[in-house]
Amino acid sequence: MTDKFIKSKAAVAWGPNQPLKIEEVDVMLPRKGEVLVKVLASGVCHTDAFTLSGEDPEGVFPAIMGHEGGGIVEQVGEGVTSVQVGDHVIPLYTAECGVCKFCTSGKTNLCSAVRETQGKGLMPDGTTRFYKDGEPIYHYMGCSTFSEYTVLPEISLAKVNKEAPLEEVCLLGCGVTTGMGAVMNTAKVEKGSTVAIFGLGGIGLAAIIGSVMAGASRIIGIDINESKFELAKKLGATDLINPKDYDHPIQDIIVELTDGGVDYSFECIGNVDVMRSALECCHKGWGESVIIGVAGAGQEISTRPFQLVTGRVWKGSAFGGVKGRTELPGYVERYLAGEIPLQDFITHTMPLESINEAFDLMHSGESIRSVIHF
Ligand code: NAD
Ligand code: AHE
Ligand code: ZN
Repeated sequence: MTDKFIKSKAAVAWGPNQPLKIEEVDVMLPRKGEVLVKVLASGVCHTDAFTLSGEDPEGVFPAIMGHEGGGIVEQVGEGVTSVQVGDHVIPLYTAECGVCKFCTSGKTNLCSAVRETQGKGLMPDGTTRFYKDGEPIYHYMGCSTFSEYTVLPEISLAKVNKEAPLEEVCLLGCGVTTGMGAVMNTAKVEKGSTVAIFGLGGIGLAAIIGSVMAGASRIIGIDINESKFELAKKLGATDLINPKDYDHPIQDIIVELTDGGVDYSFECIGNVDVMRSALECCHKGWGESVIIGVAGAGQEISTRPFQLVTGRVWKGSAFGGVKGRTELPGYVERYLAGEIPLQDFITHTMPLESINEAFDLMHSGESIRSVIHF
């Protein structure tokens, strides 16, 4: 720890299932190919809670979590050319190097350049930039946006229009882009399609927006918390279903309602039983189901292989299949043009000091998105 550093206020996850603790940490200045970002705002996504629960096989502690942020470039390391001090940026947990096998495949948004070290909570050179009293603190998903200052590889930053308020477009760093992208990039929903969306949190509601944009004729929203229905309807859901109202499996209800099943379904919860329902509510011969939800260590999905033999397709989607550096600036422009109502998602805002309330509000089902400001 011989580098120069600055002091930063951060919410530190010291261990699984412990409340985050506000600490003053040391942030090492950016090395070659790295960028120091002053974070202005960060959404709290269910994946942050998932990792904090200890269920994430890649969860390392102590760590500074948060991956749905917006900030301003404060300093650049040697060799950085694509961003400069003052640029507005959205941190990317799915980097885009543009040259790896994945980036050049034309088949995926998953980039391999920094993914291995990122999954261990480290920067690409295998070290961390965060310290407290000389002891290392790990990065999270390559972003660590629950800190006033964070350091990222240059290839993990999307430069966006300065006119966009970072306290709103931070939601494009994960939730909203993921839901919309899963519909438009991964499933490629066509005009007139029928769609079922399981889980109406930030991701599911964004999938509704994507489905409306794609011209879906019927958008069925499914949630056990009916307080989510009003916004789902406002955003364009045509049918809203609470599985608790029925004695039969929810897939049977949807198959009956849609003359054989939907064309596309999306699981936006992280529940492996619901993932099965989402597949089995799809139409024989062509229905496609996309898994977006993240399930805990050791959990597995199952169905009768006959479901696939008879033409249903099971897929997954990370960050909505979106290539962050190339495509995210366009999402920000669509937001500025009034096409993506991010304000509707922000049910709560709070200072970093109250961040544990954001987790409580998520667990009680009261929030869609809490946005932390610094
Ligand atoms: P959230 O907590 O805001 O929303 C989840 C919703 O699911 C809630 O409305 C809840 O009431 C509902 N729900 C819970 N159990 C249900 C059940 N049995 N049946 C129907 N509805 C049920 O979470 P979120 O932030 O929207 O994230 C959703 C999931 O997506 C999480 O697993 C998260 O980790 C994952 N995620 C994945 C990606 C990706 O790139 N694949 C990106 C972001 C989030
Ligand atoms: N670390 C977990 C998996 C977590 C996961 O699936 N993450 C999603 C993003 S969730 C954002 O809220 C993702 O993009 N995955 C692809 C990737 O490369 O991480 C585990 O099971 O090990
Ligand atoms: Zn997320």
